[in-house]
Amino acid sequence: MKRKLALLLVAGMTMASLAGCGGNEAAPADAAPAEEEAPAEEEAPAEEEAPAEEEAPAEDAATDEEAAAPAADGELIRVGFAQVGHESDWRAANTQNYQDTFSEANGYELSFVDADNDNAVQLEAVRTFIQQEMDYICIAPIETAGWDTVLQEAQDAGIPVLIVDRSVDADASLYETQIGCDMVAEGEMAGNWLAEYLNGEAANILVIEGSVGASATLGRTEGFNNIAGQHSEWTILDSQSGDFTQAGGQEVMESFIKSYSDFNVVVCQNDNEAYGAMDAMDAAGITYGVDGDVIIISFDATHDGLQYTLDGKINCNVECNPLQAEFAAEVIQKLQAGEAIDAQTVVIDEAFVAPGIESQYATTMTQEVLDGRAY
Ligand code: GYE
Repeated sequence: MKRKLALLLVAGMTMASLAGCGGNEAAPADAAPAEEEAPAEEEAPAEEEAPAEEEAPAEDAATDEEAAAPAADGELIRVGFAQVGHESDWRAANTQNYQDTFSEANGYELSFVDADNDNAVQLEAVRTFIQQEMDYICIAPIETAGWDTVLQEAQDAGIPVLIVDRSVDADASLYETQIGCDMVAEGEMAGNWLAEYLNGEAANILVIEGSVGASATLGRTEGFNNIAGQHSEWTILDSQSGDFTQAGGQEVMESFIKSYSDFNVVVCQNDNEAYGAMDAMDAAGITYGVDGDVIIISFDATHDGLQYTLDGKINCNVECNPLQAEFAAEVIQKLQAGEAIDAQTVVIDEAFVAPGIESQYATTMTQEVLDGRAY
């Protein structure tokens, strides 16, 4: 994965950083001056407490292109990662990427917890990491809500926290940085593509949402609704959670098929849900894709999802790149070196459409694009 950073550090203020993946263009995002907002509490700012025992190197001696390196004293950097679960192909790729990046060979000791989509388990994992005095904690939050107390506990213990993949609605002064895709932009990309494709034609839309309360769900829903709100010829008939799983997508689609006889668009908020929805439509004799009656929009653009897009079964697939661990490693390396970090890293996505569809919002799928997709 090629990394491009468009980072602006102006007079001590940290702007949002923009990381383009897969050769996409970086685009502006809202500045998130988290560090500037940190209230003056008894605790020193977390960066000061990063377990860098040696002097930070002179600023111009360090480059952010360096590979992850062991702590300056030669000890492994201990990182606890509280992962969402194993609900999707996207998640499996994300987990593998963290395990590869935070390896002993790269100077890390990774403690990995799969929270199995259970908030209580995830909170408990973070508290255990605090007790274990991890050097850093990465959290991929299942839900946006409910993080203030445990983040405060980590801060009180002097352990820097990185919020990864999804976001939280806690005070930004309670964590170091947030790294992930712009979910609202993804939803808007899907909506803009649909508007272009339908070109004024009416749409009866069914939405299979992701897990309830997840920023990926909230953002994609908000973004799509932003565009749907501009189209009086569109009706969103129903919107239900399929929990980002194939089984969930199938179950929701089966119930939609029982309740609605007239729909022409199904929006699935990840690829696994789309596979389940396709199974349900196959069983009901409903055709979909470029040659069918129902337009399918999906998110993630994993390898298999893009295979279905290339095959014309999924019309449009909006990417969310799961290979994000190197951004977390870079933040940790900077904190180790006592350097300023970015309050936010936005992983830029693009959309893909089935062959035969031309779009200003999306790349038309080819075998070559598919062959280049490692996850
Ligand atoms: O889209 C889905 C996964 O948070 C972006 O979570 C992630 C989402 C991803 O289960 O497949």
